[in-house]
Order: sequence, then C-alpha cells, then structure tokens
Amino acid sequence: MPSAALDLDLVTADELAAYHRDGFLIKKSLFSREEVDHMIQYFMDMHARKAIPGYTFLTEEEAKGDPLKLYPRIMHPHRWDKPSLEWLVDARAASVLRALLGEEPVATQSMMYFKPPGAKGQAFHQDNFYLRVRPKSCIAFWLALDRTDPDNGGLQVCPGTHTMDVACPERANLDVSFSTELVAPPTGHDPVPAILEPGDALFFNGSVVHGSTPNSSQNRWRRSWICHYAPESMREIAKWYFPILDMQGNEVKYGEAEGGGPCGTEAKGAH
Ligand SMILES: O=C(O)CCC(=O)C(=O)O
Repeated sequence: MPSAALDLDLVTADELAAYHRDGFLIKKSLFSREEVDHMIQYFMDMHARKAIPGYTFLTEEEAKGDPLKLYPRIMHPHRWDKPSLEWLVDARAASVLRALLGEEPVATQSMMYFKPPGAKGQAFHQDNFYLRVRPKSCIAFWLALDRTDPDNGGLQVCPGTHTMDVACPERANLDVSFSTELVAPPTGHDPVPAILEPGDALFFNGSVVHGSTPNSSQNRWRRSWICHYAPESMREIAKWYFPILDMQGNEVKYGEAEGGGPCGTEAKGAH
C-alpha cells in the first residue's frame, strides 16, 4: 500500500481552522471524475455478479417495493476485496486525515452505500456512539460518487456538534430511516446539507450529529464510499471494527471498548 509514504499537503490553515470550528470539512475534487465513475461501475458489477460475501440478495418480489432491500450497504468490503482496501487507505484521504487529526490515522471501517431512488435515509446520529473510540473520537471520510443534495438524500451535518458528548439516542422513525437510533439536532445547531459533486469528499468528527433523509428523487442514485478512521493514539475501540489497520494495510492491535457495533443499527427486517 503506497499511502503513508506520500506526504501530500492537502489542507490549508484556513481549512484546518474551519474544521476545528465546525467539526467538518469538504474537500472538492479529492478524487477525479474518472475514478469515481470507475468505483460506481466496480460496485454495481460486484452487486450484479452477487459477489458480496454475507450480503442478502432479495428478488423484487421479496423486497416488496423497498429499494434499500435490493441494494443494502456493503459492510467492510476492504476485508475481502483488494481495490476496496486501496480506497480505504488512499494517500489523499490519509493526508487530509493526518492534517485534521494532527497525528497518524488508523483505518477502522469501509462501507459502500448505493441508496437508489426511493431508499430510506439514516436518522441523525453520532458515529462514535458505535465505534467507541477513546480517548479522542473517530473521524469519517464520506466520498460522493454521484452528485448529492437534499433531493437524493444527501448527507446533512450539524455544525459545531463536534464538541458535544456522545448522546444516548432515542428511537428513530423507521418510515424514513433504516437505522433505529436518533440523536435530534440540538437547538442552535440546525443541519446543513452537504452538496457534493462526484469526487468531492466530506470529512467529519465522530461526535458530529449527521444523517440523511430518504432519496426522494425519481431516478438519481446517491452512491457513496464511506470510511471511518481513528487517531493512532487511541486506546480502545468497539470489537466490531477489529482488525484495525495502519495506512499501509498492516494490522495494529488496540484494546476492546465495551459495547458499540455497526455504524447505524439496522431495523429488524431492514434487508
Ligand atoms: O450516507 C448516509 O446517508 C449516512 C451515512 C452515515 O451517516 C454514516 O456512515 O455514519
């Protein structure tokens, strides 16, 4: 893996200040249009070939009109797929993460979201409720493969919530969310939509309250590549994320935090 060998300087002082003020940062065109088109093709082919270990493939009839049941997210593809591992430890992502964290990142999770038209969203939540990274928080790298905006269920983030403690969630409305936990945006921290073009990347702190509404468009997919990382100085993380990798793809051992689990608990029968 080439990642950490390259020391790219991708974050300006103003961007770093904005990240520390808001808890998130958008990097325009981090990946090229050709690269994200390739990623879309790659994961759509993987799905068409039914080449996804542990995945639930339903027929249209079994899915009963729920597009998310036909295209659930792919969890941790980097554990069995080499290109996914390379995208998880990508040198550009590593460089931005290093600047935002102020230290070396370690990789904890990869996910591919298809979110076809009509798919449910994911209720507002905080990622570190699931990852349980301590003493500092985790951080997300959310790469838009399609254009994303409120119409196709793009991500929304609540600026300034990175300084909040991790809250105890309420029950989400399962008519609009595939995941069961809700942390309502706190007063004074209204959500703002992350409007992203293909190849744009959103990075956000693991305490930031964020989520998405259903894809209410007629025909616009909202595919995204989503990875989570932690500062290498962390002491513990939820077991569900083991093995943890450095940015060269080698396993690094950490302590096991109590609880946690997949990022967004899926409602029973969600797929
Ligand atoms: O992309 C989405 O709609 C939700 C993803 C998310 O919130 C997460 O991965 O934590």
